[in-house]
Amino acid sequence: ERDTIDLNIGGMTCASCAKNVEKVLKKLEGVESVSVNLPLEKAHLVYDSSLVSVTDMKSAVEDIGYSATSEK
Ligand code: 9UX
Repeated sequence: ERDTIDLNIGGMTCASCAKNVEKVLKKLEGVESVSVNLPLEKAHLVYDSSLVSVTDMKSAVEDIGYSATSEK
């Protein structure tokens, strides 16, 4: 099932931070597209919910030192 989510990302202070977050999320199996908005501190993702969970995405972001939260 294709789904979308917006994650709130904390701790990004420069453009490289945004790239780091984008890169780690794109590596996850099942993540189809990622777009990080640095000033809004958000990441918008399109993903296949049968392959990857929101918890997986948050963990990947947290593992590289940023925070990640979402409504769902
Ligand atoms: Mo930006 Mo993030 O220099 O660790 S890459 S602060």
